[in-house]
Amino acid sequence: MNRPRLSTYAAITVAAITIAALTTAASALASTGDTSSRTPSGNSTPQANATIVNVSSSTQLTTAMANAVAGQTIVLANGSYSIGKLNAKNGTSSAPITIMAAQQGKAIITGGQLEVLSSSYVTFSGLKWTNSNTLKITSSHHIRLTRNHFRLTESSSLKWIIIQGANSHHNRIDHNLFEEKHQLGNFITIDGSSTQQSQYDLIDYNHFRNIGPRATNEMEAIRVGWSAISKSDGFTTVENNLFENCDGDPEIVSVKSNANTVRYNTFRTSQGSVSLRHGNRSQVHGNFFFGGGKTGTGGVRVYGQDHKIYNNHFEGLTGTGYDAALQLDGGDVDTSGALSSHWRVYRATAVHNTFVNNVSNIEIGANYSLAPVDSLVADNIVVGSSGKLFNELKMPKNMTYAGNIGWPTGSATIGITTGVRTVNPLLAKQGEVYRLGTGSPAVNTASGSYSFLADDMDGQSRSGTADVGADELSTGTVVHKPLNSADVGISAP
Ligand SMILES: [Ca+2]
Ligand SMILES: [Ca+2]
Ligand SMILES: [Ca+2]
Repeated sequence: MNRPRLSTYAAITVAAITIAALTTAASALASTGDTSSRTPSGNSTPQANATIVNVSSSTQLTTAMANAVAGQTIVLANGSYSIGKLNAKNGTSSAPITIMAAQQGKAIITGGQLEVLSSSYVTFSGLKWTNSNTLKITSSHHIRLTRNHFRLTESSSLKWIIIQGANSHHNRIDHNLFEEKHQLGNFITIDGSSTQQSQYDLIDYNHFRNIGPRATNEMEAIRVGWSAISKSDGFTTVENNLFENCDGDPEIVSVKSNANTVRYNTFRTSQGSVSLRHGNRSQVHGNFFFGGGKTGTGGVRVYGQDHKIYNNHFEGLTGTGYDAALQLDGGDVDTSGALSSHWRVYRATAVHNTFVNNVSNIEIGANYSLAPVDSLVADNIVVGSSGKLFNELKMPKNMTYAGNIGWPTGSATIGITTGVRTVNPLLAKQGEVYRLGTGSPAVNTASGSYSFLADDMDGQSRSGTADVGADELSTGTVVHKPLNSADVGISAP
C-alpha cells in the first residue's frame, strides 16, 4: 500500500491545475523509476471518489471510466490497453475528468473503441492510439483530445475521429499528431444531428502528415460538416495546424457548413486545397501554403455565398483547376438545388493575399457552368511566370477587380484589363516568406478598407492605408509564422 507520490499528485490537483502541470508531474513521476507509484495499490477497484485513480490494466481502466466523477484523473501506467465507452460522465470547467498517460505516449490503446457519449468536460491526454476503430465523440461537449499520437491500424476505410450527434459543441482537438493514413476515411470528421452540425469545435496546433495516396473522395485530413447539414452554422475553428503531405483527397480541409474559420495554418507539399465546398459565410485567412513544386498542390477553392479569403500566402503551388492557388469556381446550381451540388459563388471577398511562383494563381470559374456573381478580388499581389495571373475561365458577373498588383515574368500575362497595376512589388524573401521590400509600390496603396482586416499575415497591425498583399511592412512583433513540426503536436510548447 505504498503510494508515496499520491500526495504530490493530490496537491497538484487540488491546486488546480492544468493538464500541462499534471503531465509534467506524470513525467517527473515516471522518470524517478518509482514504479510503485504507478501500479495499483492492491485494491483492484479504484475508489470512486479518489482524485487520482491509477490503472494498469484494461479491466481497471474500464472500471475507472465507469466510476469517473468530476475532478478525477485516471492515470494509465505504461502498457497496452483496450478501451470502451464513456457514457454520461460529466466533469465541470473547473473540475474536468481527465484520462491520461502517466508517461507521454507510453500508454497505448491497442484495442477496443472509445465512444464518449452524452458527456462533458472530459480530457484524454498523452495516449498513443493504434487500435482500429473510430474514436467517437457523440452528443457531448467540452471533450478535449490533447497531446495524443494517432496512428491507427487500418486495413480498409476508417474514419479516425468523429464528432457527431445532437447537442454537440465546444469540443477541442489540439496538440496531437495524426500520421500515416493510407486507407479511405478522414483523420477528423465533424458531423452533428440530422439538421445541425456540432458547434464551436476547435481544432488547433495539430500535426497532420502523410495521408494518401490520392483518392477521389472521402480522404480529407479534416471534414467540417456535410451536405445534408450544410445550411446550419458550424462556427468551427481550424487554426495553427501543420499539414504535411496531406495528399489523400482533392480537399485537404473540406468545409461543408456555414460560418467556419480556417486560419493561421501551414500547408506543406499537400495535394489538394482548402475547399469551401458547402455552406456560406466562412473565412480562410492568414494561412501559409507552400507547394514545394510538388504536383497537384493547391490553395483555396470556393463555392457558396459571402466567403472571405484574405491575408493568405501562396507559394510554389503547381495545381490548376480544382487545385489552383485560388479557385473561385463555377457552380452547378444557383440559389436553390440539391444540397450536394456545387452552389454558385455570390459575394466572395478575396483581398490582401500574396501569390508567388505558382503555376496557376487566381482562377475564376474553372468548373461547372454558373460563373461567380458580385464578388471582389482586390489588393492582392500576384507574381508568376506562366499563364494568366488572373485567369477568367468563365466571365464572372459583376466582378470587381481593384487595387491588385500583378507582375508577370517569363511567359505570364496579367489576364484582366482593369483593377490591376503592372508593377514589380519588390518582394523580398525572408526565410520562407515573401514580404514587401524597401520601396515597394505596395506600401500604403490598397484601394479598399475592410472592417475585418485588422492585421496582416504576420499578425502585425495594418497601419495607415493598408499595404497591398498579405504583408504589411512593419517592425512589429511577428505573431503568426509558417509552422514546423516543433511548433505543433505532442511536444510543442
Ligand atoms: Ca472530398
Ligand atoms: Ca500601410
Ligand atoms: Ca508584415
